Amino acid sequence: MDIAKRNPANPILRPADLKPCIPGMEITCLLNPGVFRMNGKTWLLLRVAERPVQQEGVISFPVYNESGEIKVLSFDKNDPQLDASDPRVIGYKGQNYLTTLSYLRPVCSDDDVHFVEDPAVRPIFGEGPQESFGIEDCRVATMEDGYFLTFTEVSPVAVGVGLIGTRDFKTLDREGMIFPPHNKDCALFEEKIGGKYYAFHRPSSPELGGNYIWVAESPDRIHWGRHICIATTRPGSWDSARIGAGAAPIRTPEGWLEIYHGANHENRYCLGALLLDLDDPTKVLARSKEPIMEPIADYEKTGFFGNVVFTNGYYMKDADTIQMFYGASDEVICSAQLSVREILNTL
Ligand code: MAN
Repeated sequence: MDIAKRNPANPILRPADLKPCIPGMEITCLLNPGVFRMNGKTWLLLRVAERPVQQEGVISFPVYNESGEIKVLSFDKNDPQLDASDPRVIGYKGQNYLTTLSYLRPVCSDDDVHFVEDPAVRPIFGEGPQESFGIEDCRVATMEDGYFLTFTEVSPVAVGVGLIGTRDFKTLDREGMIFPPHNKDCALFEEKIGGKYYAFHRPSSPELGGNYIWVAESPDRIHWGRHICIATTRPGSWDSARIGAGAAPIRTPEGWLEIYHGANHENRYCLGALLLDLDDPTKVLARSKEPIMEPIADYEKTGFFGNVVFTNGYYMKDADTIQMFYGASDEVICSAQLSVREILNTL
C-alpha cells in the first residue's frame, strides 16, 4: 500500500530549473538528493547529471581525464559493438561507461518547495581517478561533530563508496573510499551505538549471493569491519533484484526505522521499511511485505529511466513526520511526507 503523501507541487525541481555547471553541457537529470538542515534552512545535495546536447546518430558523454579536465567521448550509434540499451550505461568493446557525468549540487529552501542556490556553498565535483565517471547519490549524516557525506564514486575500475566530512560545506575533508567495489547505498547512523559508528552498505556479489543490505561498524567512520548481511532480495517480490539503504535510520521507541529501496527484474524501484533492534542494528525485527511507496504518479512512471522512486534523504519535521525528498524516474526531484507511526503499523 502506498502511504506517501506527495507534495501537490511535485516535481519540485526539474533539469531546466538549473543551469549546467560544466561548460558546453546540458543538465539531463536531477536525481536522488541527500538532505540536511543548516542555518534554519532545508538543503538538498542534488545529484546533477550532465552531458553534451546529443547530436543525431552519435552518443556523447563527458568523463574526467587524468588531469581532472572534462573530456567528451563520442560513439556512433550504429556501431555494432555499441550497447546502448540502458539509457544510463553504455557498453563498448567490453568496457562500460556512464551516459552522463554526475556531481553534487547544493540548493536550499525556507518552505521545502522553492529551492535556490547559494553562491557561498559550492557544488562538489568528483576528484581523482576513482571519481573520473563522477560522484552520485549522496547521503548526509548530521552528527555532533559535523556533516558526513557518503556517496558513490564511479570510475572505469570501480563503483565504491566515498566519505567527506564537513562542518560548513565550505571546507571539505575528503577521506577517500571507505567501502571498496562493488559497493553503493551507504548511509551512516547519526549516533554511536555501544561506542561504535554504524553504517548500512550494499556490496554486490554477482556469482553467489546478490545485491543485499549489510551493516558494518567502525571506530572512526573510515575503517569498517564486522560486516553482517541483514536483508536479502526476495524472489517473486517487488524487491527481488536489488535492495539498498536510503538515508540514516530514524530512532523510534520500537527500533531503528530504515526506509530502503528495492527493485524487481523489470527495474521498477519502490520503497519499503526495515525495523532494527536499537542496541544491535544487525537484528531485523520487521520488514515491509508490500512497498510503502511505489512509482504511481505520472512523473514517477515516465522520464529518463521510468518507474523509479528512490530516496536517500529526509529530515524530521516533527517527532512523527518524515519530510522526504526523492528522485522520480531518474529525472526530477520530488517530495512527500510519511508518518513514522503509519510505517510502523504496516510492519
Ligand atoms: C547504475 C545506475 C546509474 C549509475 C550507475 C553507477 O547503472 O544507478 O544511474 O550512474 O549505476 O553508479
